[in-house]
Amino acid sequence: MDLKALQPLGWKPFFQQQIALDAQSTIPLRVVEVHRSALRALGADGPAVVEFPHHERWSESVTVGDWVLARRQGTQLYLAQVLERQNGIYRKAAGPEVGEQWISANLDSAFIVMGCDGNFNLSRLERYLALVLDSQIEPVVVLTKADENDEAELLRDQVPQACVSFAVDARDPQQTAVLLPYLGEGQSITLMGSSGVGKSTLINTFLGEERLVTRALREGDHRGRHTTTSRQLIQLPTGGIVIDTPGMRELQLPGVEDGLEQLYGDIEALAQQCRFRDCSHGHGSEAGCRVREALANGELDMRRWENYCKMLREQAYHDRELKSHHEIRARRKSFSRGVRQVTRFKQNIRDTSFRKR
Ligand SMILES: Nc1nc2c(ncn2[C@@H]2O[C@H](COP(=O)(O)OP(=O)(O)OP(=O)(O)O)[C@@H](O)[C@H]2O)c(=O)[nH]1
Ligand SMILES: [Mg+2]
Ligand SMILES: [Zn+2]
Repeated sequence: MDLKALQPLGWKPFFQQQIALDAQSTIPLRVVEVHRSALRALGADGPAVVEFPHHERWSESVTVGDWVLARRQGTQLYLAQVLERQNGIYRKAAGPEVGEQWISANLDSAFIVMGCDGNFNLSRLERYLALVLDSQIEPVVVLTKADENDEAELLRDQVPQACVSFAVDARDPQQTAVLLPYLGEGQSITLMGSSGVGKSTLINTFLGEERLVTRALREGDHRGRHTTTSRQLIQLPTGGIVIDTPGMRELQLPGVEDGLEQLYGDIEALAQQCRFRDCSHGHGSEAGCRVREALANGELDMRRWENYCKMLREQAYHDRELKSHHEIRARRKSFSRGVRQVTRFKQNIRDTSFRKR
C-alpha cells in the first residue's frame, strides 16, 4: 500500500496507527461526499465510489473529511471501516431530532466566513468560534465583501484579538492570497458561515475557475435559499483540501464548554473574583458584584457578557434534552479531558435556567 501517496490528501500518522498490519486487503480513502447508500471518496488511485453494505446505516456515522477503509468485491468497493477522527465539527441536529450531526472531520483549520455587507455579527461570530475552538481546530475569520464596505477594517478590529482575521473581496485572487498559508499540501480546511457570504466564491477563487455554483447576482438576497446544498471536499491546486458547506440559517450549538472556556476565560476569571458566593451576577445582584462592576466601568462589554450567558443557558438546555432522551454518549473526541470542574457560578446560571422552564 503506497501510503505516501495519501499525504496530499491529509493522511497522517494518527490514521496510519489505526491500520492493522494485516489490512493489506483494504484501501484507505478520504470521504468527498456522503450519499444515502454510497459515498464518493479520493484515494491514492484517484476518485472512487464506495458502497455501504446494505444492512447498515452508515450515512449517519460517516462524514465529509473522514478517512475510511474500503474492501474490493468484484468491481465494487464496499465500506469496511471508518477510521477514528482526529477532530471534527458537529452541531446540534436541526429540527425535532435530538442529537448531534457531524459537519466535517479531520481539519487543520476552519474558515468562519462573514460578509461585511450587513451579515457581520459579533455574537454569531462568537458562536462559531466557540464551536470551532471546542473542536481544537484553528479558527480563521474571513470577512468577505470588503469591497462593499469602506469600513471593513473597522469590523475586523472587532474580531476577538486572539483570532486571526482577514477582510477580502472573495472574488479577487490577489486579496485572497493572504489565505494561502492555510491551503498548502495536505492541509484540510472547512468553510462555514451563513448562506450567501461567499464560501463557494472563495473556493472558486482558490481553484482559479468557476467550478462551484455560486448565487447568481440577479437572485439578490434571496433569503432561505441555499446555493450549495450538500457538503463536499475539493482538492485545490495549492495542495489544500477544502470542505464547502451549505450556509446555516441558525447555528444550534452542541456541548461546547471547552470552547466557551477558551473564548471567555477572562469573564470566567472575573466571575470567580466576585466576593459573593452564590452570585448570579445578574441585574439584581448586590452592589459589589465583580461582574456588575466590570460591566459598569466598561471593563466588560455588555453584549459579550449577555452572549456568553445565553450560550451557557443553551448548554444546560442541550444537556438536559440529551439526558432525557438517554442519549448522552461519551464525547466523541479522542482527547477527552475527563470530568470538568463546574464553577459555582456556572452552576448558578444553570439553576436559574432550570427555574425558568
Ligand atoms: N462584491 C462581492 N460579492 C461577493 C463576494 N463574495 C461573494 N460575493 C457574491 O455573493 C454571492 C453569494 O456567494 P456564494 O459563494 O454563492 O455564497 P455561499 O456562501 O457559497 O452561499 P451558500 O452556498 O448558499 O451557503 C455571489 O453572487 C457572489 O458573487 C465579495 O467578496 N464581494
Ligand atoms: Mg455555496
Ligand atoms: Zn457577582
